[in-house]
Amino acid sequence: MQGFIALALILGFVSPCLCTRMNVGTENAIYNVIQYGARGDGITDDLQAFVSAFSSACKAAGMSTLIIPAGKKYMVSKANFSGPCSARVLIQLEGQIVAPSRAASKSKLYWISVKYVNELTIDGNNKGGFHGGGRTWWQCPTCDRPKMLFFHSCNGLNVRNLRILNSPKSHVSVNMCNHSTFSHISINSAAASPNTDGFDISRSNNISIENSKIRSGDDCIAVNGGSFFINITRVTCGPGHGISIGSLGRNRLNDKVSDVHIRNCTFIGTTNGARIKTVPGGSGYARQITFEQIILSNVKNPIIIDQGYKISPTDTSVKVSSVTYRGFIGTSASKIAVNLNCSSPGCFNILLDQNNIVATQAGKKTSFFCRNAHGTVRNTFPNVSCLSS
Ligand SMILES: *[C@@H]1O[C@H](CO)[C@@H](O)[C@H](O)[C@H]1NC(C)=O
Ligand SMILES: *[C@@H]1O[C@H](CO)[C@@H](O)[C@H](O)[C@H]1NC(C)=O
Ligand SMILES: *[C@@H]1O[C@H](CO)[C@@H](O)[C@H](O)[C@H]1NC(C)=O
Ligand SMILES: *[C@@H]1O[C@H](CO)[C@@H](O)[C@H](O)[C@H]1NC(C)=O
Ligand SMILES: *[C@@H]1O[C@H](CO)[C@@H](O)[C@H](O)[C@H]1NC(C)=O
Ligand SMILES: *[C@@H]1O[C@H](CO)[C@@H](O)[C@H](O)[C@H]1NC(C)=O
Ligand SMILES: CC(=O)N[C@H]1CO[C@H](CO)[C@@H](O)[C@@H]1O
Repeated sequence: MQGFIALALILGFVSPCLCTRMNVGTENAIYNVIQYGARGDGITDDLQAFVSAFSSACKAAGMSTLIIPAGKKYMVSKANFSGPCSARVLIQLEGQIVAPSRAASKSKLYWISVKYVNELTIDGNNKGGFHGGGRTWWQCPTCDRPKMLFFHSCNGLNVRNLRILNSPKSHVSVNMCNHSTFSHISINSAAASPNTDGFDISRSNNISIENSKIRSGDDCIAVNGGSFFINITRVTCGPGHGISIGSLGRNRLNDKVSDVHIRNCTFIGTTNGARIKTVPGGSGYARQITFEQIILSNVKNPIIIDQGYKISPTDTSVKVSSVTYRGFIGTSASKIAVNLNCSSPGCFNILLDQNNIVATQAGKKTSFFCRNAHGTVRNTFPNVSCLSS
């Protein structure tokens, strides 16, 4: 018996060490897109080199590294990187990946997609990134403008130290991915660029976006239906439309979002700060949403819940509850700094705590608006005395 316990202990302790050794012992194979024929001249289509290099890295055993060297521009017409991969792939993206011109574009929905790849890391080392060439597309909002980066069904994704510029449409879509982190990402598109959301998260769990700067013409980050346990931490937004839960319930969908934690974020000149938006006719919920330690600079709607009117009395509504706004400090560009505009079933358990939102313009007062909003206010200016219990 004792021998057995000893054996179990040895196996228990030793086997992780063996695994570690095996990983270290396994060749960390290096795949360089240049060796696969990439030109990096910014003109020749490097798609084939990228797809072949990725495919080799993906099929390796253990760990593999795909290198996209610095100092070059790689034109890639349209790429679809698909798993599953046997290797844990690290992409060292130190060069610039540039989109083809609008005239040469082959993408309708997405420019670059990454699907069914687990444990992928993309590290730009603060040098590399993606250039979407959006400027020529923004002039044609009704064109089939491609979204830029699409991550679908990727678990354990880690994307960091990257610059993402000028998407024709939204920049980064995260769909059906769990346990993924995006950090030190800089997104930059013009304030007047249409539908250029920074991040769109949908049907994903345990996602963290942190230490990032997002300038765009639409939502900084949108958290859509089927998303749970989302952290957004130390993100600066602006210009753009702020951080939004939803729209939820569009096309009568049943959309559920919960456990979203937005902390230490800054909004500069955005249309909204903390927004929850639902569309009448939909169902589902938005709950356990916390916004805290938020700095506002000249934000039009610092705190807003916008549920619209019900179209007919039989119409359903997405339920909003347990929403906390704590530690908002700064300035509102409009009079109504806190707008809790809920549909008739009501929003419940709203907590406003330790907020101080004043008008951008000296001498002006900020105020508030509630419709069907229930909850508690503590130490908040303006005092939001319209909340019912
Ligand atoms: C992307 O690649 C996968 C696997 O190779 C394939 O099944 C899928 O159809 C491709 N999608 C597009 C849009 O090309
Ligand atoms: C993510 O987690 C959800 C909920 O556990 C699960 O339904 C889904 O299949 C997971 N996604 C992936 C890509 O594994
Ligand atoms: C979100 O933040 C909480 C609190 O710091 C932490 O416990 C949790 O692991 C984080 N989740 C993700 C997905 O980063
Ligand atoms: C947020 O900022 C506060 C005050 O600056 C700091 O004490 C706290 O550690 C920060 N929290 C996070 C999660 O960044
Ligand atoms: C509240 O929402 C309704 C319906 O969308 C809208 O007509 C109204 O202007 C809103 N009120 C405020 C103060 O935002
Ligand atoms: C809230 O502030 C308004 C003035 O902005 C004041 O008239 C009202 O009495 C205050 N309500 C409470 C409950 O302090
Ligand atoms: C899909 C998934 O793994 N969800 C997890 C996200 O994190 C929460 C809280 O840590 C877990 O309870 C979930 O199981």
